[in-house]
Amino acid sequence: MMTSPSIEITAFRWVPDFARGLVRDIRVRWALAEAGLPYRVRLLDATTQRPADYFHEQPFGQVPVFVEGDLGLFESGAIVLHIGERSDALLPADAAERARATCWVIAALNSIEPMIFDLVNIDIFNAGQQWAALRRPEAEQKVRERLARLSDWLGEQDYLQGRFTAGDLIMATVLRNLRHTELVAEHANLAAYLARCEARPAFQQALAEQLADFDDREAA
Ligand SMILES: N[C@@H](CCC(=O)N[C@@H](CS)C(=O)NCC(=O)O)C(=O)O
Repeated sequence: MMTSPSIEITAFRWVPDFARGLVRDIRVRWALAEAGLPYRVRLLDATTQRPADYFHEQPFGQVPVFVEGDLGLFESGAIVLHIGERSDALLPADAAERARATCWVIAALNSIEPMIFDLVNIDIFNAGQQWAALRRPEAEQKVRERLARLSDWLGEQDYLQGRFTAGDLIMATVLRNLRHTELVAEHANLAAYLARCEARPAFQQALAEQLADFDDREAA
C-alpha cells in the first residue's frame, strides 16, 4: 500500500502566466527533488484572502510553507537550508563549504533579490505607471551592478562554489525573475550558469510539478 509522503508544502492553485514557474514553492520542490525526498502539496487560492489559520503557519500569508510532523517552517531560504541538512547534494559535508553555501543563500536573498524584485515590481506589477517609468533606469542600473559583480565572482566556474549547492539553487531562482529582460544574457557566464542550473533534472522535475499543479482556468 502506498503511504502519503510525510512532507507537505503549500503552493498556489493558480497564478497568472507571468508568475508560472517563478512562485517560490519552486525552491522547495527543487530542493526536495535534489535530496530525493517525496512530498505532497496543499494548494491555496492566490486570488483570495488566505484562510485565517494559515497566518499561524506563515505570518505573512505567503507560500511556501513546509510541514513535517510537528515542524512547520516558512521562508523558502530557511526551508531549503533545512532540507539541505539532510542532503549533501545541497549542503556539502565539509563545515567550511557548508558555511559558504549558507553565505550564497543569504547573498541571493538579501543582496540580489531585492534589486531584482524592485525591477519586477516596476516592469510587471506597475507596468504603465508614470512613477515606474521614472524609477526604472536607476533600478535597472542597480541590477546591472549586482550582476556584474556576480559574473566576476563566478568567472569560469560551473557553480558559485565550484560544485552545486543550495546557494546556486536559490541564486538561480532569483535570477529567473529577470526572464522578461536580457540582463542575465549580458554576461555569457551568468547565462550559461543559469542554463546549467535549470538543466538539472531536479529543477526540471520541480518546474513540471509546479506547472502541473496549476489549474488551467483562464487568466482573470
Ligand atoms: N520571503 C518569502 C517570500 C514568499 C513570497 O513572496 N511568496 C509569494 C509567492 S512567490 C506569495 O505568497 N505572494 C502572495 C502574498 O504575498 O499574498 C519566501 O522566500 O518564502
